[in-house]
Amino acid sequence: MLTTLHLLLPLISLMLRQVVSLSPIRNKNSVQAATEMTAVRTALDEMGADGSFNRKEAAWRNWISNEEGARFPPEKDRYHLYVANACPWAHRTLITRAIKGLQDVISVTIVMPVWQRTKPDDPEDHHCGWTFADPEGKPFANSIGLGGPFPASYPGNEPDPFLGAKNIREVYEKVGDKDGKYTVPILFDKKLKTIVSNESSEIVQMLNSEFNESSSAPELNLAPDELKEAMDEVDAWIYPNINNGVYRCGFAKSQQAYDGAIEDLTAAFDRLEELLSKQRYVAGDLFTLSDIRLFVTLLRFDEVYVVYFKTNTRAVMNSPTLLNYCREIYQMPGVADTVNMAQIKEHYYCSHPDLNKFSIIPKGPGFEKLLKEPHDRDTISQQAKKQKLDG
Ligand SMILES: N[C@@H](CCC(=O)N[C@@H](CS)C(=O)NCC(=O)O)C(=O)O
Repeated sequence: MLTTLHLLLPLISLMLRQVVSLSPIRNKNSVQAATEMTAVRTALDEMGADGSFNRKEAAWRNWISNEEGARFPPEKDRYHLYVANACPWAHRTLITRAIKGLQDVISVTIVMPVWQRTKPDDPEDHHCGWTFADPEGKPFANSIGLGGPFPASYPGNEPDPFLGAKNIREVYEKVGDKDGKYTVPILFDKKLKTIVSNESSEIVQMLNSEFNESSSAPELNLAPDELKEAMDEVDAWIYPNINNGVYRCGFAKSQQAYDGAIEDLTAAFDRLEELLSKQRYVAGDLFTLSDIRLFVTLLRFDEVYVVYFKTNTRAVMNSPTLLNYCREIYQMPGVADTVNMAQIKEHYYCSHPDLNKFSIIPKGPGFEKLLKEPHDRDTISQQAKKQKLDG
């Protein structure tokens, strides 16, 4: 008996090491988040006692790096993005990939827009999340059996090509993460079959700086040193009050939480309008990652957030400055191809029956059409022309 145990010990230790090496690798900042995360599976669980929405930190925070000996070196066709057309955070990775000309370097799978039960055979498990297209699947209703029918696949949304996962939760589970949240975007390593990162702010930095050897726009730096301070400064108020601000309005579960969020959002919207009437981009004269981050929220504002998240104190189409700012970005090479307004609307309006029981999709003002009209932003600054972003 003892001898058998003795023989088995190295095997057990090897298996344990295997499990550890498959687990999310968390940086210093995310250790605390990881310990707090067990009960939080989706955004709708992230509520404070006062009814306010508190977004949880992403758990997978590895870096692709050119440095020698890096675990994740920037090889062509080694990495993959799992994204949703609807998700603003995923959208910014798609825009950065397009603007940096990395379409042939990093592959993409786009999940279906409407959340579904991720363990439909387990009556105790009510989690709903992103699912992959199922070309053989039947149309379905929303997660409380109403609305729709929603098709089980669309052209352009494909099944999981690597792990055979049915949904994003299964992707996380297959790489050893059973805690959630099961979010997109995911930057996935096809070689080591693991997640590199699920934090969009860091993924876009990697796409900007680490793939220049295979990028078709290597000279374009979306986070230039001279603007880093300005970028940090604008991100510090735009993110909480606008990008996350719309969610703070929409997911608020008390009047008090909503009132605070809408006040912050409205003030930030006005501040933005003022800023962009004087300078071409949010951090100065050059287009940066901070503009991509802002654009994805402004793009969804009039069609979704104004109605669904009750952000109806302002609208982008009522602000010539912000509308023209959005037009310029929409018209940059490759950006319009990343916009799928139908899926953006289908996701938001049909994925949270708490907010829209019957999943009715409002007609909306046709915001995307407005973005195809000429913009006037070149009257604001000349220096930006040097960046060759005007298409
Ligand atoms: N920190 C993440 C946030 C990503 C995120 O919240 N994604 C949402 C979609 S917009 C998601 O996948 N949510 C899944 C859920 O709430 O269960 C990032 O910026 O990359």
